Amino acid sequence: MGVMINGIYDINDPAPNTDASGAYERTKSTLRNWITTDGPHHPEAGRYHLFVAWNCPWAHRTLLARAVLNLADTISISIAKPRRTDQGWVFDTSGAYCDPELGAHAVHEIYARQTPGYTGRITVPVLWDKHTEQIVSNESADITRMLGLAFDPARRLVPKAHETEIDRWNTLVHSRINNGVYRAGFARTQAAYDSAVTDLFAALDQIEDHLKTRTTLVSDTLTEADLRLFPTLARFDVAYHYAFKCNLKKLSDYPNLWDYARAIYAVPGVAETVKPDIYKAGYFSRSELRNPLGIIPKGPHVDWAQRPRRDIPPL
Ligand SMILES: N[C@@H](CCC(=O)N[C@@H](CS)C(=O)NCC(=O)O)C(=O)O
Repeated sequence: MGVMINGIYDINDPAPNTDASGAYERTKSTLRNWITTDGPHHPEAGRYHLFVAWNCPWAHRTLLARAVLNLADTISISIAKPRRTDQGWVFDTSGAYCDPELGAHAVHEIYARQTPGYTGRITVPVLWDKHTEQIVSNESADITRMLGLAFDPARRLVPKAHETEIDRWNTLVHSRINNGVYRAGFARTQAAYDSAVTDLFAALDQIEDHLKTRTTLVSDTLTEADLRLFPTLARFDVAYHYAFKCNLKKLSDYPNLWDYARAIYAVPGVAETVKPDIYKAGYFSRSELRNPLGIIPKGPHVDWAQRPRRDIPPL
């Protein structure tokens, strides 16, 4: 991991943040503006660009919102290479991993372009305003919500009547599942790992139970709450189970959760955002702490195409 200090990218940053007990602490996002009708970032087709990486679960939720809301022509994207280098997230000069918008070589250039002398972590996703040449936000939860509000007047991902319930699930899913796998994988003591992994599986058990009688998390339709749970499920068996030692069970050992995950996969647009081989390449990158030789495992194969029992209607 690296950090930018006064506009210079420094890879020699001790990774990742932990507290005195060895428990992982996620850094807070710093750039948090919104697309709103009263500006300065107005909702307009073609005006915004997303910088993402396929393997990043936080970027994945923004890509899912873009896909299911059919915003591919409204919001353009640049996809960084799955394996970070000593420059952090980088682009090729051509091909699938180039940056067609700004022609950047690395994501840190985008942060420096908006704030010369930027100091902070360089993360994806980043939402860029082509008109103001400013980063709107580098917080995936906000980006996902603002795509759902600014570009979909019907608010299908966040129906007003269910907003409180969606927020309640988002809080649980973020702290205990999305971030829970990182708390397990980045723990620096046995006690911190034990506590993280126990809490993660207790939360998964709770959702397994909920999905016994419900099609989705909220209102039996696809909502933002599902888009925020799905990226962790999509990476679970190929990456977190092994690389982050989240191995009390596999996703495929949970009949309801696994069926639910495949039903989301079957929603038009979702399958194109799921890249198991890229998850392996990313999560098994060389790491002094977790994978010093950087060897990428061949398996397991996860059968996403297996027909689910439940049916989630497209938006
Ligand atoms: N708060 C951010 C976190 C995003 C995040 O942690 N992204 C990771 C990739 S999965 C990253 O870019 N890490 C680079 C770093 O921390 O140096 C969000 O949810 O948008």
